Amino acid sequence: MNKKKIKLEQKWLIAVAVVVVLSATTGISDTTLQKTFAENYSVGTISTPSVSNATTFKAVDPNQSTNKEFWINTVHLDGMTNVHPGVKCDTCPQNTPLHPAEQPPANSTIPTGGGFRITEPNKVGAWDFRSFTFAPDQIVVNQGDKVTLHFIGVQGAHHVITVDGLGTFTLQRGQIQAISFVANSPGTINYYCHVHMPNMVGQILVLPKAAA
Ligand SMILES: [Cu+2]
Repeated sequence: MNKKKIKLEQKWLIAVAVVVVLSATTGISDTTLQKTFAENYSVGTISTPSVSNATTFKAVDPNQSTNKEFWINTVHLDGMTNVHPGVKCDTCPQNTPLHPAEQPPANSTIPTGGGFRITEPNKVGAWDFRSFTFAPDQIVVNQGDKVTLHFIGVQGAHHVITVDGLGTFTLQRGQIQAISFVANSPGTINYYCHVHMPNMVGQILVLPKAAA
């Protein structure tokens, strides 16, 4: 093994070590690191980092109709906290997390409509702020696509959902209801829940076909 090659391998090993240490100390995702590593260090090209051509992109052709399926969960985000600070407990089997005390806002400006809910502090000071939403709430399709939306009742006792131009239905927790349509016209189609306005809303963006 000649001297130059040994030096090259040493550099490569150092690069690997740096990546491992970075991964352990910064919490940067493995995928990001691997991609960065692949872009900058491949054996034999250590001194000339270049943009990788490993990632290939497929162009979207709006003229080509496809079947598209989406699974839309009905969910709520909960911010739970307490008016009392967390207490450290060294003898407890499970440590209580340290957390500063938080009071609910005195004069709430939460919109009416059912989409938001604030639960005032209970007897141990716990309180909760809730926001209902669809996941996902933004969908993009191409004109001509055959689209199926599966609405899934995950959280919330029930929802009354309208997809503009397609219908209204009730969705109970544990139910899945599907709506299928062909996205004939470019533009937007809104979907929303009557029980949880104004924030439980979503939008389907239909991209126009390119001119022939
Ligand atoms: Cu709802």
